[in-house]
Amino acid sequence: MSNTAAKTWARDAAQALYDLPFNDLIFRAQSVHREHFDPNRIQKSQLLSIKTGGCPEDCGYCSQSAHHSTGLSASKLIEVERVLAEAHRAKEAGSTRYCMGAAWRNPKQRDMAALTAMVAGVKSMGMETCMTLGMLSPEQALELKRAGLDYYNHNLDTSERHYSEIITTRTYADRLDTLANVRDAGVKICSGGILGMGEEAQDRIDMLVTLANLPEPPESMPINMLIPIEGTPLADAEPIEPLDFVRTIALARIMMPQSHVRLSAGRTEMSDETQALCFLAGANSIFSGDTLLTTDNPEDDVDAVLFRKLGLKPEEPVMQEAVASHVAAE
Ligand code: SAM
Ligand code: DTB
Ligand code: SF4
Repeated sequence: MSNTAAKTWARDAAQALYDLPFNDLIFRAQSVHREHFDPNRIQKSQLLSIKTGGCPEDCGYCSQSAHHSTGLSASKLIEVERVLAEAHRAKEAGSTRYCMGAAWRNPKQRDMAALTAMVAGVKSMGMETCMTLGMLSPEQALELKRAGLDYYNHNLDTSERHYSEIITTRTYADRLDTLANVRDAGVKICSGGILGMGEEAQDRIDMLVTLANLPEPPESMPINMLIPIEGTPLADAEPIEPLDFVRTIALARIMMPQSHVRLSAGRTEMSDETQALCFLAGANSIFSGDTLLTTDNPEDDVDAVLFRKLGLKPEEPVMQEAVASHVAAE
């Protein structure tokens, strides 16, 4: 599905939607959702940290930044074979996309051979591939695309205004540059943010306006609720009110009707009712498996109970190009 020919969003129009009475906002979002998606299907992605900790960036929320004392020990890039074994397990558990994350400012040239082998290996299992490795040059984006990378995750995290309160080692423009390199290489974009970092409603709205007004909006949009990590500057941030979280999901759904909106980090702290409201507001993707990158996520059996209660089903796997052409040749 292409996200092209999207309309340009004005800030005021987005704000007016965000400020609607809750029932009106959710009704609008659910109506838009039904025009584009089966409302009872949820896509599942699984994460693996392929290089943990010791990151030179100073993101104020992150357990993996070397600037904060979080007690996390740093590790090297893990073996390709281990990644493929984990990906196989994720596929068996019903994930259709495998997302590999590294705590880097950017990948080094010497790591590219292992990274491309990971992408090609996961792709050959018939899963969609995603990576999140920090900044990418145009050449690196192309190399990953050629190996079979479907998605690249690179979050704007918040509004441009609030960004420098959270991260000082790179700029909003750096982030947008990488998104452009990824798009130019023909890799789909996964980009969203974190709520509950002391931002105002205006910052949430501005972040969505920036994402919706990209030359093509992201095909995939993770909306994370901050997981407060001891030892980080945001350890004691005021949590976001759950209904404001739901409002932001609804706004994302209305502004980017064809994107998968992912209810991402923070689900272990959310009630069934909050998660149900997020799905009603148009979220149609989750991270599954008991670990995100370094923190906990609901166990598969807990999610299975929630899905049963809500009558939700996992989205069917997308027929992968490599697999599709192989089948056609038979
Ligand atoms: N280093 C790469 C980068 O920053 O692009 C990739 C990994 S980074 C951990 C991926 C995303 O995870 C971040 O952009 C942020 O949105 C999210 N994240 C990290 N720590 C989080 C936390 N404590 N709570 C919620 N989301 C978090
Ligand atoms: C995203 O937006 N959320 C995921 C994924 N992209 C890479 C990561 C969430 C990380 C939560 C904190 C942790 O586990 O370290
Ligand atoms: Fe590094 Fe990514 Fe964590 Fe920032 S969010 S400190 S870039 S791993």
